Amino acid sequence: MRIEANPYQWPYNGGLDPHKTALVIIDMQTDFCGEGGYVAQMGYDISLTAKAIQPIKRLLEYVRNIEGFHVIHTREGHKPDLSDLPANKRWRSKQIGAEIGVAGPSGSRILVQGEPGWEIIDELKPIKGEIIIDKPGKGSFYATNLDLILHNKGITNLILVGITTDVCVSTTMREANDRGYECLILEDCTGATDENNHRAALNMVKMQGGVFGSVSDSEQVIKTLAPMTATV
Ligand code: C5J
Repeated sequence: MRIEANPYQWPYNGGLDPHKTALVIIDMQTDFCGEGGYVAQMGYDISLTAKAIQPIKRLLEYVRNIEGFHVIHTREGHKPDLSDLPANKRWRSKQIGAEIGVAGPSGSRILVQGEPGWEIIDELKPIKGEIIIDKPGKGSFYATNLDLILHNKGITNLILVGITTDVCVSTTMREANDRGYECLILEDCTGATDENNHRAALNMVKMQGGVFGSVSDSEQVIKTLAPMTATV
C-alpha cells in the first residue's frame, strides 16, 4: 500500500504499516501560529502558519482511529533559566524585536517552557499515549531522545506536518532522512512565514528523485489509510 506523492509513491518500499509509521506534528505552538506569539511579534502574517491547523486537525483525528498508528508532537522552547538558549539565537531574536526569554505583549515569555505561548494550541493538544518531544533547536533530533524512541518502537516511516516548513519541519526531515527514516511531508499541513519559502522548501525535497523523501497532502494520506480505519 502506497500514498500518491511527488516524486514517488510513498513509502518507497510499500511498507505502510501503521505500527511502523508516525505522524510527526512539529511545533504547533501559539508562539508560531497564534496572536501575540513569537511569529506575530516578529511582524509576520500568522495566517500563513495558522492555515495548517485545520488540515492537521482532520488528519490527526483520522490517524487516532487507526490501531497502532503513532503520533508524535514536538515543541521548540527553552528552560526557564535559559541555560539551553544559545547566545546567538537570543541575539538574533532581539534584533528582530522578539527576544526569546523575554515577555511579549501577551505577557508570555517567548519560547520558554511552561509559558502560555509555548504550549501546543488547543485544537491539536496531545492526548494520552502520544509522544511529546521538547527541543531547544530547529531539528527534532538534536539534543532530544527522538531517535531512541523511534528505534525502540520500531518506527521507520515519518509523515511530517507542522510549522514552519522551511525551518523546523525541513530541518527535522533532513535529520531524519540522514538517519535512514523514510519521510513524507504534507503541503497543506505545513506553512511558513513566507509563501515562497514554503514552496521552495517543498520543491527541494523533490530534487534528485526525492532527496529527502516525498511530498503529498492530507487528502491523499486519508484516502490511502481509509481501509485501515474500517478494521478498527
Ligand atoms: C522557527 C520553527 N521558525 N518551529 N521555528 O523558528 O520552525
